[in-house]
Amino acid sequence: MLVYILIFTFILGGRGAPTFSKDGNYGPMVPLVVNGSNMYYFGLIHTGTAVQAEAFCRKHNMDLISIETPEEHAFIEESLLNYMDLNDRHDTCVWTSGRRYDGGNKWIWGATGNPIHYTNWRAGQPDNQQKVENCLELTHLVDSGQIKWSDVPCDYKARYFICEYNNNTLDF
Ligand SMILES: [Ca+2]
Ligand SMILES: [Ca+2]
Repeated sequence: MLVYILIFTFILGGRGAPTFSKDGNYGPMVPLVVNGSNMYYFGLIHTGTAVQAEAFCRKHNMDLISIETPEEHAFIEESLLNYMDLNDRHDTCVWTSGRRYDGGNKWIWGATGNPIHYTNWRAGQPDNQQKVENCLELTHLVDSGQIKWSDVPCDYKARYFICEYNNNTLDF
């Protein structure tokens, strides 16, 4: 509980955003950041692979994030720039649910199974180096201050991840 309180304090920092706590056994048990009908958990203190990040989200009845619109990307970008350690120039990978489909050039959001339409790739990405870059990360570009997308190996131990929660998560 203390950990959650610390996370809550760290993430929300007096911004007045509500903590989501649903009655019963189904709601996420971690504090969420709310943006319209979308709710997110920003994993800022864990380090792990894409599978480990996904397991954390599922454990809390969420999925790794799927960024479907420019508006959603803009909100996530603004939030990350507020929350993440911008002095960390080397390890800014943030896991999403984006996955290379069947080894080719198509991408899907693993959380929904839907093809990725809106994209915000970093210049030169995705480049599938060594043919093993099957996961979609968010990268903080120090020079421009932007958050862009890159493909990286899924077993990379990333410092950050984002879980997403919405009603659809519970309705299938
Ligand atoms: Ca989404
Ligand atoms: Ca790459």
